[in-house]
Amino acid sequence: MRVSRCFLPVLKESPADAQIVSHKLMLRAGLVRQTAAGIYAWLPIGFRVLKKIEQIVREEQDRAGAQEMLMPTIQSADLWKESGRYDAYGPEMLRIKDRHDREMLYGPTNEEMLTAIVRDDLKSYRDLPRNLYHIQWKFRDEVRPRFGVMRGREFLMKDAYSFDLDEEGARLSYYRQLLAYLRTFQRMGIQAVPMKADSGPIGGDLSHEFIVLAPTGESEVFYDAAFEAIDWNQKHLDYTDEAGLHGLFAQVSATYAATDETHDEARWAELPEERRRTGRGIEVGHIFYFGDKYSAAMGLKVSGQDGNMVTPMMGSYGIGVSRLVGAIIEASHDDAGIVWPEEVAPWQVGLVTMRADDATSVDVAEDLYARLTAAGVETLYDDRDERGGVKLGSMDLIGLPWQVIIGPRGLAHGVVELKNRRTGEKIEISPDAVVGRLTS
Ligand code: P5A
Repeated sequence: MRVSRCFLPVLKESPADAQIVSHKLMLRAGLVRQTAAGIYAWLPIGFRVLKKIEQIVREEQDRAGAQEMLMPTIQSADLWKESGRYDAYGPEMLRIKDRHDREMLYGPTNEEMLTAIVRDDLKSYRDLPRNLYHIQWKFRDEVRPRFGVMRGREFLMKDAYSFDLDEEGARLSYYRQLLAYLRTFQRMGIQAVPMKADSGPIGGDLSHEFIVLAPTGESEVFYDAAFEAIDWNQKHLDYTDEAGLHGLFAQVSATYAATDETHDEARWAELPEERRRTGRGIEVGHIFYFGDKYSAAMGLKVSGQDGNMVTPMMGSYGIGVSRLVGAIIEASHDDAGIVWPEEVAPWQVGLVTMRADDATSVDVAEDLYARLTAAGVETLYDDRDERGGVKLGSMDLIGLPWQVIIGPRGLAHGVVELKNRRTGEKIEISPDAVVGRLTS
């Protein structure tokens, strides 16, 4: 992409209304614009990141055996009256009336809707287990929307829902999602620690939040340093390996980690002092096992192996896809701007000419841009007639993993500069070697 053709409104000054670094950087680097309190438009660069995060979430959900679908944002209040949550949900629910005076709402979550959808089609134990998910916008009329996309009113969530014949099966579904979450967050270049949590308005008695450690997080967290040593990717573990999944859950449960909501002083005190870690964290995911709460209330039943009717056991599993954009920035930035992990970066490489009036530099840049693009390397080419320093400043702010910097001084010796945004390390390299280096 050529910067001269991009809608990339970079701000020099830090916006006064943004309190935390990720929100400031998202506004400054032109990722989002607020359109109403807690509601944001995703500008092209922010949208690219959002899509990358969404794709990682999707691939890991598919691998874990969940199946993607898409449910609407607007729901009928009748569904929520069936489960009994319509009144209980309170003022966070945006309630709407249509022209026929029917009560509707903008969905804050989809337990009811999916239970109603599968109710007529899941008929027998042979139709279970099932896990269905979608990635869709939600609305929660938060009292205090703040920190930009971190606590928005409209936000993008991946929400999955599992249906199993019995508790044993449902627990395995829960453990599979636990593993999928560990892998998902690791692929995004962040560490999210699973912590025992309260289940709140979703319900149930087994629940974990996934917390990215960051000083600006909304929750206070307490955890055992042993968590830092666990191999969260669990490469050896297969989703069909039931004993292995039980083992993973046992390991997670045995290692202390809790938010302020569930913190247990007695267990904490048992930990040797040097292993106690405290801090703040951002909740990027939350999983729930709630048994038959919705299936029983909404009359979902299947015939069991013995012919008797059985109420399936359910769980639901959320990831804050739009919140993750802010959370990743909180976890990965420096004084100059964002430092994107490669997997979620909007482009891999930023190509910059230091002197737009130097014909040789422009020729080399145009040629490299064409070659990088042909090799499938996502490249943002700053072809503007701007001062080199300004272009380098906005490249650092935008935070692409690599920069290729082209200037007459280097070209006189047959080299360009290749800079690693994270380490700041620069090497001189011949233009012909750039593509090979970035694709190896
Ligand atoms: C699980 C999936 C649920 O709603 N029902 C379906 C369950 N869980 S949750 O914890 O309430 O939300 C899941 C994740 O969504 C993100 N999130 C938000 N992101 C931005 N702004 C908000 N206001 C907001 N509220 C929730 C969080 O990452 C949360 O873990």
